[in-house]
Amino acid sequence: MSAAVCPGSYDPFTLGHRYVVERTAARFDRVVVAVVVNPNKQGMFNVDERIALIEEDCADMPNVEVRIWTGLVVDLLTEENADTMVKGLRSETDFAYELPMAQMNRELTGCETYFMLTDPRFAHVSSSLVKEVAKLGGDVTPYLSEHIHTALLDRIAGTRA
Ligand code: COD
Repeated sequence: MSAAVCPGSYDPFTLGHRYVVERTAARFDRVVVAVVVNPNKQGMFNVDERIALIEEDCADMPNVEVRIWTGLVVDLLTEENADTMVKGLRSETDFAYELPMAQMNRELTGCETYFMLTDPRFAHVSSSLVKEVAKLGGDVTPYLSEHIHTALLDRIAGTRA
């Protein structure tokens, strides 16, 4: 049984992330979407909220599961019996950032990193840009599933209240 891990911060999960997970789910028997905890970074959504939002987003993909992870991502692959990590690529900047990590990860455990080119519609989309635009009143509906868009606007309104 083939298994892949798609790690990320997912604060929040965008349609760019979903594009990568969807295409990975079509190519592997099992996909683990890992919300990786960065203890030095306070997100807009806590990890449990992120997981719940992703689970709802991926409910139409029965071979996708979502979980929290703290630590080296390669150790999660070992725990999940997966030998492939899948990362989304938007640009050469992503590639330059990902390449040394992929090489290090291969040295650490022999795991492979597959790079999935994003759809051009999402090549400029990041969680941080979406949050910034939404906070300033811009329309981010093309970049988020409806329930995540609602959660984002609610969170922004709550922060302002
Ligand atoms: N389209 C396609 N892919 C996208 C898009 C988009 N619009 N936006 C983001 N992505 C990709 C990113 O390139 C990344 O691969 C993934 O989706 C997750 O994105 P983010 O923004 O949620 O997460 P990041 O970039 O903050 O990465 C968090 C990670 C946990 C993936 C990263 O920090 C990491 O790999 N850490 C590893 C910890 C570790 O093991 N360190 C040792 C490494 S050698």
